[in-house]
Amino acid sequence: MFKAITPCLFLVSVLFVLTSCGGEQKNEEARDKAEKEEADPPRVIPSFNADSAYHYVEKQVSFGPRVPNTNAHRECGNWLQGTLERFADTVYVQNTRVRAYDGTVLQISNFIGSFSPEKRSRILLAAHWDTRPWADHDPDPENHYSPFDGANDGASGVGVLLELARLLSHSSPDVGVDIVLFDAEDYGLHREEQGPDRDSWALGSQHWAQSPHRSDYDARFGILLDMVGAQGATFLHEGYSLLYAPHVVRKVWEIAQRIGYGHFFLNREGGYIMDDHYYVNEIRNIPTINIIDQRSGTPHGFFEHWHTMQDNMDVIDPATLEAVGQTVLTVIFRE
Ligand code: AHN
Ligand code: ZN
Repeated sequence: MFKAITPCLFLVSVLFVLTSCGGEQKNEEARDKAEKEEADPPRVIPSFNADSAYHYVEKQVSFGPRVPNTNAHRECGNWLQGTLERFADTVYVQNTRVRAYDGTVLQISNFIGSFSPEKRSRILLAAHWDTRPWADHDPDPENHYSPFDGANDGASGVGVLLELARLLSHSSPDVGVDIVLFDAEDYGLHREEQGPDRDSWALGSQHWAQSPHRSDYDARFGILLDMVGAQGATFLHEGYSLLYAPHVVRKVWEIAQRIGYGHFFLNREGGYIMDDHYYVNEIRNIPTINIIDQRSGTPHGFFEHWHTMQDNMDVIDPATLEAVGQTVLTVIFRE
């Protein structure tokens, strides 16, 4: 009798061990998953709000042309600093004086908003916030020494970056992000003046590249936004971007096309543009691309109203701001 019961008991206990083992394994898996998610929550890519970005563009334009050494420039600078301070973890302000090609001494400020400053792996996002003092491509020569709104040339890139800053204040990608607003990009040689052309542009980024906000600053790669708000914009593979950071060009254009912005991001080669990214590449060795609106149908290769009195809010299309903003967001949340 005893003999007969033993195998039965044995079977029952084996079954018990087997089932409890299976259950424990399941619990362990669930616990592992929960622990992993706690440390590393599933990243939901936020939605870029184009109306909010449009509002940030409009706000900058409302100060008047942001030409260095003017009140509008100082007041807009104060507003940019305050806005970055609302959203970023750490804000740096770089005040300095630089000499323009015509001898004018410019009082300039670069603003840097850092997100997750403790992270080693970082991405640099940049745009220029100043506007050109002269509409030297205006069809009316009377305007060739007049300042203009710079809604697209200046405010659009900053508008997209401020909306990204707002979103990054609510949710963080795996990488750290630095938003850099460069001053005095657009004080380059006037069409009708004599002087050196090449290093007359991008004075704020030349200064930052030589003395970054942190002396050991480095980033995996950088993305510069310039003229990213006009209706019908076309973003081509810019020359220096392909030269210094071809892998970043490929990555950004692939993502843009995958998420439905292929009509803005074209797989065509554009020209070589002397812009802030040139000095970030050349001096700091951070592979940096320029997302810049290049057109084939205009004499200068940029949007129709480039450096004219018509670069105002009328040229801004929220659909363009959205294409650029959602693409950059997707890039940084996939890193
Ligand atoms: C030159 O035309 C040499 N650089 C154009 C860079 C620029 C001006 N971006 C905006 N305004
Ligand atoms: Zn310009």
